Amino acid sequence: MTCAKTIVILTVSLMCIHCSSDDDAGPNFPGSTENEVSLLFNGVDGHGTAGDISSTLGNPVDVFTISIWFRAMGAPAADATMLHLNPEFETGRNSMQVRLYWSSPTQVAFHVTPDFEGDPGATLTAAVAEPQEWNNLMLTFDARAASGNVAMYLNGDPVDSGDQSTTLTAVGNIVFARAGADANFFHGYLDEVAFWDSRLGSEEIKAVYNEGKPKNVRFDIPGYESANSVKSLWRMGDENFTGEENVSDLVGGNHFTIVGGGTFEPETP
Ligand SMILES: [Ca+2]
Repeated sequence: MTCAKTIVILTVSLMCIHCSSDDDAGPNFPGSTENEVSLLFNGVDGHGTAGDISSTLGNPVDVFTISIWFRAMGAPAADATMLHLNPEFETGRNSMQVRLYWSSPTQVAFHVTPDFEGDPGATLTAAVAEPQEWNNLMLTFDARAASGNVAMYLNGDPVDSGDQSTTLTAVGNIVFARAGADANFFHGYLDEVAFWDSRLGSEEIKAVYNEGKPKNVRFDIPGYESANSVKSLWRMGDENFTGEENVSDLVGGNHFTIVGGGTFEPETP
């Protein structure tokens, strides 16, 4: 094959990849494919189990941002948990824990510790005025920061921060809508959950919140240029390719299985 032919073939291949990407993004490119469904958990036994934390965030974990959209059905029960990393205490209770849960019917709490048994870590809270409407939380952790290593943003605004600079040893898996073994189930909707292996700044967090209309964070948008550091993205039924029993991770391949009462619903922020 001549050099010229090789270049032509390569060029055509690259053009096809580009076309395919644009098609996938839909008519509102950049930054959006339609968000048409979310995942409703029944609060009785419904939850989702993804794979190892390390397959999304690497190991050790020294920096992340998490975005999660949620809407409670009824008053959230105390300790109802929306997201839990290492809920099974793999390697024992002196191992990492990251948990986002309801500490009261109108307050969410975010706990990060490298050692559940021996280190209180940081627990941040946010008052949620309307739990039964759609809300967005963004959670950041950066062990390298001098202070304020853990921070919490509600609907685009900073609400709390704390100091917890110890790197986490990634053990255990990522679970949605449940804590521990069959306890503290969350009754409500979760949508558009994303993990980055970087800390997003306040302007980027506002851009992702987008005044209450989630953007597809696989694509950069004005004010947000961190698409390349998204490691997992679960759109809760949109762009799903793993079937009705599962939620596809569109970036990292860390798909999760729906266990018990969890259904895709046409209800989105
Ligand atoms: Ca969705």
